[in-house]
Formats: sequence, C-alpha cells, structure tokens
Amino acid sequence: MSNGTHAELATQVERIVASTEVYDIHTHLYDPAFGELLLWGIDDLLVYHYLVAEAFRYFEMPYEKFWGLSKTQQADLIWDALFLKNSPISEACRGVLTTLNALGLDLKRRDLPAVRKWFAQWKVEDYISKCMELGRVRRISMTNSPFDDAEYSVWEKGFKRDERFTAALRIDPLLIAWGDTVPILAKWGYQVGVSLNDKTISEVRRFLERWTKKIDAQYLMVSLGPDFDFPSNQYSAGLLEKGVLPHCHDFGLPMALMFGVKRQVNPQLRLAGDGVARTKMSALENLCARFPENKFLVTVLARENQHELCVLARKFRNLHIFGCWWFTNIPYIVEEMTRMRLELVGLSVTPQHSDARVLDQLIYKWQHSRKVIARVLVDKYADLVTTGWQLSEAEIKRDAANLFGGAFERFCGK
Ligand code: RAT
Ligand code: ZN
Repeated sequence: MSNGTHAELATQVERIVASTEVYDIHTHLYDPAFGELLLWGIDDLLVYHYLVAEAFRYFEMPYEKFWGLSKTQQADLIWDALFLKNSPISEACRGVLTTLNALGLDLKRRDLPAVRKWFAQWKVEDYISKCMELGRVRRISMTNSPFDDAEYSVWEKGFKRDERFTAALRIDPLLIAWGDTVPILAKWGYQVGVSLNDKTISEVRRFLERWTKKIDAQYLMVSLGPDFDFPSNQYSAGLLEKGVLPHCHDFGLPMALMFGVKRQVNPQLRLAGDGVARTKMSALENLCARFPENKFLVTVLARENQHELCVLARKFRNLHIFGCWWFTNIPYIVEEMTRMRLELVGLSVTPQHSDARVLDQLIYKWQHSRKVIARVLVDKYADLVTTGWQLSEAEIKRDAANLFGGAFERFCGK
C-alpha cells in the first residue's frame, strides 16, 4: 500500500471527497409535498437573504420600496447591483455562478431572461433529483416548525413522504417566546399556563410527543441568542430542563442547539436582518454535564466561540459539532474551522451542513465545502504519510463517509 507522491495523494482524496454522497443534516428545504414552500430557480437564488443584505449596501431606495416589489423585480435589482455593476466575488454571489455553471448555463452571456427561460422548462420533481445529483446529496434534513401556519396545515392534512427528506422538529417559539406561545398551545388544546408547573410541563411534553411522531423527527432543534444561560431562571432554560430534554431522552433523539444569532439587529432587512454575537459557552458545558444521557448537536455562529466548542467536544461525548453556519460559511473561515475541528477533535464531527433555503443551493454549497474539506484532509493525511503511515483507499473512503453524514448517523444511533 502506498499513497504515492503528494500530488497523487491529493488527487485521490479530492476524488473521494467529491464523490462521497452526503446527508445534509440542516437545510430549509422541503419535501415536494409542501408545494411552494420548496424554493428553487433563478429568482429565488437571487433574492436569497444573504444576497439581499449585500445588495442593500448599494441600493439607495427605502427598504419598504424594495419589499413592495415583485420577486422578479427584486431579483433584477440584485442581479444589477451585485453581478453587473460590481463583480460577484462574495461567497453568496459566487454561489449563484457555481450553481448556474454546474447546471450547464452559459455565464458569458450574462443573460438573465435566458436563464429564467431555461428554468421554466423544469418540473420540480426532476429538478430535485438533478440538484441532489450535482451536489451529491443522498438525504436532506428539513427544518419543520408546527408554528409555521403554511407547514402546519400540510402536516395536519398528511401526505406521502419522499424518503430523501427527513424531518427535524424546530421549536424556537416554544423556547424563546414562551409568553407568546402559551396562547397558541392553548388554542391547539393543550392546557398550559405561563408558569412552568407540572401540568404545563406535561402538556408541553404531550405537544412534543405528538409532533415528534407526526413528522418522524430525527432530532429537535432551536436557535438560541447570546443571552441564553443555563442553569438560569429563563423560560428557555426551564423548558429545556423540565420538558424538552426529558422528551428527547425518552425518544432517544438529539437536541440541536444553534448558538449565537442576534435576531433582528436591523428589522428593516427582514430575514436578512439578523446578526451575530458571542455565546456563553459555559451554558453548553453545563447542559452537557447535567444531561449526560442526552445528545446535543451543536453549531455556533461566532468565530470567537469555535475553539471553545472544540474543547467542549473533547470533554463530552454527548456533544456532536456540526456545520459552518451562515456567516461562518465562507471558504476562509470554513477552512480555519475544519482544520481546528479535525486537529482538536478528529473525525467524530460533521464539518458541514448546507443550510440551503433554495434547492439549487445544494449544488454550490456542497461543491464549495467539499473543496475546502478535501484541502484540509490532504494536509492532514500528508502529515501522516511523512511518518511512514499509509492509508488505503477504503480508509479514506471510510473517513469521508463519516464526515459527510456517517458520524452524525452514528451519534444519532441510526
Ligand atoms: O442561514 C440561514 O439561512 C439563517 O437565516 C437561519 O435560518 C439559520 O440557518 C437558522 O436555521 O436559524
Ligand atoms: Zn438554518
């Protein structure tokens, strides 16, 4: 067994990483049964909130004027500002081009109407397969919220599931806006009050049980802001401790905690208006220690928290790190985070999820991430090879499969 020259090793690793199919463990995509909730196509690619935030740096119009325009008009303005009047070098802009190029469109022409025409001939069912094939994605985890009216009615009506889409039960309103959520739960027939007494907790658990079963949730999830602390007298801490984590434990499901979003720093930007703030990582440390029988899937948004997160993963095997999320999903930081994780934790991590909101984004998010992950792996393997250690093709494939969903499935106990 020999890994050959450095160039040969690099080619081998890049080939394996490029072809390993991934379980994309966090997206905002939907089973096609959800109809229009599944976004796809050029206009949705262009009005992605990552691009909206960038485009407003060039726009001079009032925010409300932009929001009053049709999706096509908004897309036209973004194309003009971010692709024509300036070179599209940001990661989110580059992503549109990677996607169109992979789909076989001619970018030299810069012809948006022709691109729209090309998309118009697709049927969504075929297009899902096309995007999954180009991104080499085998499964897609949705983000499913019973608190979203459009989604709620589809689940309540029932539908035949597309096996490629798995569900994750998102419960942000329950944990971070408890006061507003109590009347919603009451309207649905749960006997809850604001105070977290035994009756309320058992009703919260009845709600969680119903939705976990209804959607066949693979994990539960929440995004927590910078003020979250544990233990504390916050409702979120109390609900996690008394209701959500016991529920996860009984159903053998991980709880995904996404830390570090500072919501609505600029509400005029709507979905694009959230920011970042550092997280008190002692809260996570306390959760991992206090609930050793629970599993925590964790990603953090602040670059400054990444090292602490890796150290915590070394201390707690009930903690699984995933993804380079949102503002950290730029090649420069993905590389830094991936190196740090592999060097400090090893292969029991999930380096990336796509967070795709538009189906087509699976293509670029995975192409871009694979490139960086391969680069880091080549370096790490090359260091081993200099010691005399050799890696078989099967071993490299095993490692890649773990990084692209295998480690996650093992952590979940699947
Ligand atoms: O990355 C994003 O698209 C954000 O808007 C959020 O949705 C984030 O991913 C989340 O799941 O809260
Ligand atoms: Zn997300």
